Amino acid sequence: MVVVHHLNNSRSQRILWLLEELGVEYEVKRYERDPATMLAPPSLRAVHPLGKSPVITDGELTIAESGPIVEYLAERYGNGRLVPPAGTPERRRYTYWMHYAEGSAMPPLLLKLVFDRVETAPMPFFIKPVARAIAGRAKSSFIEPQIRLHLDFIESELGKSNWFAGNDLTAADVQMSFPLEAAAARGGLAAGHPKLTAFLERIHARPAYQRALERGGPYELLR
Ligand SMILES: N[C@@H](CCC(=O)N[C@@H](CS)C(=O)NCC(=O)O)C(=O)O
Repeated sequence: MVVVHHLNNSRSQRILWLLEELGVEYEVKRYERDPATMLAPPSLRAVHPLGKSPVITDGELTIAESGPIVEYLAERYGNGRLVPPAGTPERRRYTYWMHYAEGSAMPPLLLKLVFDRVETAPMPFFIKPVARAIAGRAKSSFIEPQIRLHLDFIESELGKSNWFAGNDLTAADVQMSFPLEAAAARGGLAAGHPKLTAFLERIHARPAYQRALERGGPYELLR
């Protein structure tokens, strides 16, 4: 039986969505973030040394990192569903987006989260203006332009087909859902990205996505 070690308000929500799309039975083991640090509890390190979510176990196997988990589940339980055939242009696009989501799209979104927190973190009053100035500069000179660059690129790519790898939903769409949800939560999808907004509306309306939300509990991304 697949067990998803699920941290609240986190990337592991998309693993639950994938399992619902595939119709695979699974168990959810929940972990709660520390409300002050937002880190996962130490108990998650008993499953994998990094203590990050998602991580799954399936019998003797333990698999960490969203991309490998998504690929494993689609290959092991998909019977050809949600993965384009090898050697096709759709498969190449599938592989691209599967890696792009965590490798390229997430880093500037994570930086934004960190520097937003630097701006609002409690600290001695005489340090505050300096910390705010550094964070503001990092955001305006690098982080925000990078987020815009990526979102504009994704918007233009989604103009070529409804889904990331072509005309059918694939596991790459599941993998790409998290950076787009994180961008929406962090204010990056303001005007100018109608295709991204439509993508999110389309996935959120899917019955499998709704069932995954029921299994995972509240899903409110950090901002
Ligand atoms: N690239 C990894 C990122 C894993 C990751 O950082 N997960 C976050 C949740 S969204 C986490 O576990 N944060 C809590 C912590 O670092 O303690 C993946 O896609 O699995």
